[in-house]
Amino acid sequence: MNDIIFSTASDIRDMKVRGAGRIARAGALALAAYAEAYTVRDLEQFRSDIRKASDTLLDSRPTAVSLWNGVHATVRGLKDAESFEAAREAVIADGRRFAEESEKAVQRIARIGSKRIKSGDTLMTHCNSSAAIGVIAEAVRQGKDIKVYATESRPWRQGILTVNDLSKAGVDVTLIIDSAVRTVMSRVDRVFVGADTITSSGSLINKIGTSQVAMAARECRAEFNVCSETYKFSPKTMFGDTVTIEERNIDEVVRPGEIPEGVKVFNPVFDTTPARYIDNIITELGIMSPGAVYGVMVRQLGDSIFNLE
Ligand code: RUB
Repeated sequence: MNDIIFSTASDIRDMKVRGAGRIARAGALALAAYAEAYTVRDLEQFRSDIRKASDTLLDSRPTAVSLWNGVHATVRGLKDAESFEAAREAVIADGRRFAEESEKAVQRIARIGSKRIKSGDTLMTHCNSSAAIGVIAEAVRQGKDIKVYATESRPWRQGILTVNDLSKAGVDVTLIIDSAVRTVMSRVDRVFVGADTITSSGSLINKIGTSQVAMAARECRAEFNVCSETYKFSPKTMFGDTVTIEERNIDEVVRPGEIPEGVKVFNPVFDTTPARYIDNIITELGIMSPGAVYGVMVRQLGDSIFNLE
């Protein structure tokens, strides 16, 4: 299989490419590049190789439905294509289109979400979400005077990326350790986080610790906003599928020999925030409540809803 598929899958697995939007775009563009370089002019062979390439990409990280939706949007023309050329063109065009639309969705979310922010607001964000950072950076670009607290997000410390991104955008940003969330929340007006997956009942799956941030926000009457492109909505959850929460190696949490043998380490990477803690989901289609997610999924699926069960 073309190197591009293996190297993209391993970059996603090793978190060289991370964040739900970025991994979806990387998967879609890798398939497009693979199709472009494909030389065996045989439709059945092409279909089968693209399926294998898709599976390799999908195996790289299990939680973010964005990757699944990006890969499926890229290969959707394969089934009906009548020639190798048509199938290849469809994969190339659909992969590129997905990546382009995904970038546009992030920009639109930034414009829509920034309207929720008022001058004088104090905000909090968790982990490193390009959608959430886009909203905050856009508000500052519009001249709003805001302060932001960014969590460190152990163990990968994506908060370091976030404070770099926000600082470059001219944002007054303060880094806090994850366990400072409750203390700091009493100063916060609004929280903006990203999404890896949103279920049909409007629950959010995002970086571990997000649910604690949401609970602290509710307790302190801070508004909890999720910034999510609609391709992070998981249609499979409509039919009972649950979201696999990735667990990563314990070496990410403790160094070898640091704790006694026999002590277990549990390292879940994402958690679920129930819909009742979410005030707004900010998407490229507008701001909606968690209760509106099911309707959007039904509309986007159209007749293909019957193929999903
Ligand atoms: C990243 C994370 C982000 C979402 C949304 O986790 O949880 O909040 O993926 O990001 P990881 P974006 O670092 O483990 O991938 O808005 O950029 O899609």
